[in-house]
Order: sequence, then structure tokens, then C-alpha cells
Amino acid sequence: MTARKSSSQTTLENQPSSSLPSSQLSRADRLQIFNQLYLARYFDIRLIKEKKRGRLRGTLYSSHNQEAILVGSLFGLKPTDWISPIHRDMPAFFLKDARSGLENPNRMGMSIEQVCCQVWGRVDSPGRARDNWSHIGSKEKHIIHSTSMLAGTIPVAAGVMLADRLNGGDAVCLTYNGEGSTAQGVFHEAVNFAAVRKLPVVTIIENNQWAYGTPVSLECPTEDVARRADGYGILGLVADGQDVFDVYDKVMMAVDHARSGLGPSIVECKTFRAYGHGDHDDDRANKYRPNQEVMEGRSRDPIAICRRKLAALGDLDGASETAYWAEGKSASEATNDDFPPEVVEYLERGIQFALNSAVPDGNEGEQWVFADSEVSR
Ligand SMILES: Cc1ncc(C[n+]2csc(CCOP(=O)(O)OP(=O)(O)O)c2C)c(N)n1
Ligand SMILES: [Mg+2]
Repeated sequence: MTARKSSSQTTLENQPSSSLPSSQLSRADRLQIFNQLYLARYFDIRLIKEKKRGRLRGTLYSSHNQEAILVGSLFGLKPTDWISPIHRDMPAFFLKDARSGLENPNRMGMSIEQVCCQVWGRVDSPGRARDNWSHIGSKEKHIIHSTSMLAGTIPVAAGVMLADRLNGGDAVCLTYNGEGSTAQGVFHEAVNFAAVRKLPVVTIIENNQWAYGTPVSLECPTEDVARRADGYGILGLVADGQDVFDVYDKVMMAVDHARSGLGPSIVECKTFRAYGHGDHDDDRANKYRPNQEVMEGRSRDPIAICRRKLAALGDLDGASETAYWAEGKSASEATNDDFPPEVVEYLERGIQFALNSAVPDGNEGEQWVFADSEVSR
């Protein structure tokens, strides 16, 4: 899939890009990207296994098959840039600024320990596990707390970027949304506001073809959701969401565009939702989605596409070319041997930390609800 030619794209072609295109990334960077795809996939697969064994509560929203969107969009950001992930973006919390070193305590992303504490509902979660799954954020790490109302993070991101500009900053914010959220009124209000104010908000659309049980054809009248950008006179790009390097390139174009003062954009990443909407919907999704469509949608695994590119560039040595075949495997099929040992070890450490962290005291439920509450702090 290539970027659609439209009036909004001509604006971009005249702009010099200040970020490196993927063709100029170093071998070390490309290998790091490959490794991050494994990390995101392993996180997802491991959580699904834990849930199936009855060791996790709450709903899981799988990012399986959509990892290239998270990895590719985050890789080129400055550490101080902002992100606003939602339900299908759980790995984004620990992949943000992963380039500064996953073990670096000062990096501008959450640690795997914090994210696991959130998933397992433990006090060492950034929100002390007061809400579940993606409902965490960190002002310090420049991660906007996700909201449950679809597209509700875009006006918040616009406000944060307005404040940043008023304070003389040069940050950019990536907001992540499914294609279904683009049919919400607030999506249009927020994108319009960002457009007239030329705010540096890059709205990434993870077009996985389905919004719960509603197909994209009933959410959007145009083939490319990115064409919604035309109505606001902003940049609209389409990326192959299965190709981590295409996502990286398109998002970097949009980020440079935003940082240089040219305003917001929409980057649509075409992908396919591998499972049900959440794990509670897996069985039902098998009924409302034709099997053929699911097989086709899952046939372009982002790990396999990345592996092929790296092999063609001569990046992989003999061993890594033939080892760790996570691609194409579902949670029930994949084993630890399908992932690099450091990936397995990293997540295992996060899980063990979470299991050793305390469950919050029930009395905390009353805290921080009302400003004048006796227990608020
Ligand atoms: C305003 C609003 N309506 C409905 C919901 C319930 N809901 C949560 S996720 C979802 C589907 C979202 O689909 P999409 O935006 O395509 O994202 P995806 O889940 O496919 O990643 C729905 C209907 C909600 N959270 N907010
Ligand atoms: Mg969707």
C-alpha cells in the first residue's frame, strides 16, 4: 500500500525532512526495531496464555499483528515527545523511548515492571492499579492517560500541545486511535481544533478493518480513512501497517511536518485485527468475520516482513536468520523458543516484579476522588 496522492500530500513534498529515513538507519537500529517487534508480540502472547490459565483478570485487547504500527511510529520520536495510547496499544507504554535503553531508569517510557503491575493490578503500577489495562499515564514520561471514550484522547493531546507551544516547547504528540473512533463527533472537533491552531498532533489511525463487530465500510465512506484529512486541509498519509519501516517513514514525515510548525496530520496504518475485539469476543468474532478474511488479514505478519527486509540487507547472521520463528504463530502455538532469550527474560522480570508487588488496600478506593476528601493527597 502506498501513500495516496492528494492535495494534502503536496504540502509535504516541499518540506525537507530532518529525520533519517529508514533507508539510512544503521544496522544496529534495524536490529533494535526487529527486537522490539518480538517484545511487543511476546508481551501479547504471554498475557493471553496467562489469561487462559486463569492467572489474570480483566479483558485483554490484543495488539497481535499490529506491532509494526507501535514500533515503527515510536522509534523515531524524541524522548521528550508525547504519546497518547489506547486499548490496543499496551506495548507502547514500555516501548516509548526504548531507544534510550530498556534498562535505563531515566528513559521517557514506562518500565516493564510498571506495565506488568498495571496489568496484574498491583500497587507499583503508575496509577496504583486504580483502573485496569491501558488506563494509566505519566506526566513525567510524557504519556497521556488513556480515556475510555473513543477519540477522547485527541482533544486532550491538542490541549497538551497547545500548552507546550505556549511554553516555547517543540514537542510532538502521537495519538493512537482505531478507524472506528474516526466516526465519533469528538474526533472531528479535535482534529479541526488542532488544524486551525496548527498544533503538532499526529493522529495515527490503526485501521484494523473492524471496530468491535462493525466493519470499516460502515464507519468510513472512503477507501482510505486518511482522506478525512482533506476536510481539514491537513496532511493525510497512508502506511502499510504490516511494514515497520513504512510506518516509521510515514510517521517521521508527519512528525517533521508537525515539529516545523506546519500542523497536525492523520497517518492511517492499514492492518488487520488478529483476534476478537477483546478476549471475551474471540468466539463471537469467529462468527461475524469470515474465516477467509481472517486468514488473509493475518497472512502478512509484521515480524516476517521485517525479517525478510533485514535478511535482504545482510543484517542477520546465520543463527538469527534461522532462529526464533514467532511469526505466523498464535498464542497457543508459540513457545518461548520462538523468541530471543533476552525478550523472554525481560518480560519474565516484569511479571515476577508484579507478582511480588502488593495488591492495593481496598481503602484506597476512596482516595483522590474528591479534592476536599479527607483521604485525598
Ligand atoms: C464513544 C465510545 N463508544 C463506544 C465505546 C466502546 N468501544 C470500545 S473500543 C470499541 C471499538 C473500537 O474500534 P476501533 O476504533 O476501530 O479500534 P480497535 O478496537 O479496532 O483497535 C468500542 C465500540 C467506547 N469506548 N467509546
Ligand atoms: Mg478497528
